[in-house]
Amino acid sequence: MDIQSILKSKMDEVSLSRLLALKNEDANAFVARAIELCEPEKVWVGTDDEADAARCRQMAIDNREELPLAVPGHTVHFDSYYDQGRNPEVTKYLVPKSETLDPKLKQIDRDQGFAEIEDLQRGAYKGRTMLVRFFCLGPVNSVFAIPCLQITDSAYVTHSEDMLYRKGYEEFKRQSARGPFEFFRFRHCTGKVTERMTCKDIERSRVYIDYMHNTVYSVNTQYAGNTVGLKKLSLRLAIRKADREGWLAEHMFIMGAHGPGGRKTYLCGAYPSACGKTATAMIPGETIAGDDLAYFRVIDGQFRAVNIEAGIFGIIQDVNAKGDPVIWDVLHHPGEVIFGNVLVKDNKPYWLGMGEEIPTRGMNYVSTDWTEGTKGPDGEETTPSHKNARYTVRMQDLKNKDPEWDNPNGLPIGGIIYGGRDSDTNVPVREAYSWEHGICTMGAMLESETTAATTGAQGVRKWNVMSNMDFLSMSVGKYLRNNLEFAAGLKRPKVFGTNYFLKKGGKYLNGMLDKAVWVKWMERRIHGDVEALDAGYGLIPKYDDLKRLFKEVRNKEYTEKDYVEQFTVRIPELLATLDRMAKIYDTVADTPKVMLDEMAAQRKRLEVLKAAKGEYIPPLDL
Ligand code: SPV
Ligand code: MN
Repeated sequence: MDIQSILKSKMDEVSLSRLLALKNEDANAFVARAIELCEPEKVWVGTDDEADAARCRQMAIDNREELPLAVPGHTVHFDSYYDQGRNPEVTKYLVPKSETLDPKLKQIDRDQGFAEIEDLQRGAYKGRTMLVRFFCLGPVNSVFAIPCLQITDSAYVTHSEDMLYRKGYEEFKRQSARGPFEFFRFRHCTGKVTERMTCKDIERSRVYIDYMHNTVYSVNTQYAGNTVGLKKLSLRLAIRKADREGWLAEHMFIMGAHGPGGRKTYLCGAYPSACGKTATAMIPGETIAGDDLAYFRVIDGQFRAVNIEAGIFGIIQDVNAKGDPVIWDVLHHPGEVIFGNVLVKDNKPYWLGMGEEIPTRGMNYVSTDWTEGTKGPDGEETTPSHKNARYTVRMQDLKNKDPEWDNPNGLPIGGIIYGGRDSDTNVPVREAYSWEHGICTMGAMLESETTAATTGAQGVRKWNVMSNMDFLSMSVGKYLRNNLEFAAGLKRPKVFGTNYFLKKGGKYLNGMLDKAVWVKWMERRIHGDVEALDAGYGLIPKYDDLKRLFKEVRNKEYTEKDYVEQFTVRIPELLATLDRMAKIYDTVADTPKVMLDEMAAQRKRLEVLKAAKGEYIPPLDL
């Protein structure tokens, strides 16, 4: 059958005319192929109309992918017990025979992988409605905009996209009218489901990325990080596109840090999952422009970044009234919110660390009737809510959203932060000597102890370049070079490293909200308001500045003892980091020379410091 006949066979007049109005043969072919392969009962095409978003939301409720909660507008979605995070093990790049891809990236021969995914998706929409939706990464009508086409049989996926992204149907039309253009496309199939509408066939879960055709396929999974095309699936495609076009696609928040006299300085931050990224972007008193994905471009000679999302898919664990008042408020008032993998009792959601008593019985990711002590199907202990349980909210519903968050030209960036989860090495905040020093020793050497945001062992120290390692679709060396060279010759942001997780005797040395002080210090440094001490691997705060900022920001007495414990330079651990990194970068074929030079210079500085002042140097001795 020709494409038009295939489309007609499953669509009513309205859907067909909506698709054809785009005048995009590529889009038509992609939709037709999904019909042929996945054999839906019918196909529905949505536009930017709010009624279409409402229809998808209602569909998610009608088909029980989401259950309504007591507060109007709130729903809960559950993923299968084994589908609670991104699954890097089954996420692979399809590599054509003519290409080689960095061996560090999970990959499969394109022909083999493509055949496998087509087999897994064949007939997967039988008896279901195939949903076709258009969204946009970045603001529409903007140099950042990338139109996207999502095909899925999960109304939850499209509902999430309606909350998390800008609509893209009109943008698609606009760009089609100008001639051929690149768009990202996603074909997701939920696969077989249980009576709870969660995936049954988890061993056959796959996420395959066809970067040659800007396409990602996923199957037998429902967790948003594996299915919502515009989230992490698109990031892998965007990193490639950015490389072709000379910009950067980063796993970063964007926030407005407020300084003296009404000054506002925008910061971006890259933190591996569950390391305080959203919490930093949400610091009370500051403004949030984005919490997860940022694109960087040079516009009019300025280093600018845009939030390519329009909502937050955030970790809910430890969100409480005291630490996160803004998000707490949104989660407790009528309005559109999707809770994911929390505990539900009497239509009310509960989660770990919420600061309230959690029922010992309820519905959760393990069971519709979970009780304390219930073991998972794998015999493991379970928790009332999953550690990677999530909330989905819109930017527009946040009281602390930055007024400029949606600016089509992005925001000028003053500082970039790399933050990891590390219990014994790095001080809470430090500043790089230069862009190169920061990119190499803070971004490229970023390590973090693993968390529940991905499946697999937790608490293991893992190298995670710019917190983008899971999403790199090209060699580490090339990605680093792109970062090093970006905006060359222009005023670049200052680079900082943070660590909120330093411990002593098993106890955290910092309070959850101390990050508010580090942000203020970084803001002051960007404008040269305060001085810093040279710690051999970066510049660290002076005691008097922190004492003043702790008083101003947290109304807290910051003692010299706190300062010394937190900011002691731990040379043996820092040298051990360099040893680990030297081993790692030995295995990277195309490590830029700058990286090797920066590591060598860092080692030398630390060794000189050690010879002069010992292994553990209190900051007051610097
Ligand atoms: C992350 O884990 O970095 C997230 C959530 O932002 S996910 O969508 O799963 O990637
Ligand atoms: Mn993320």
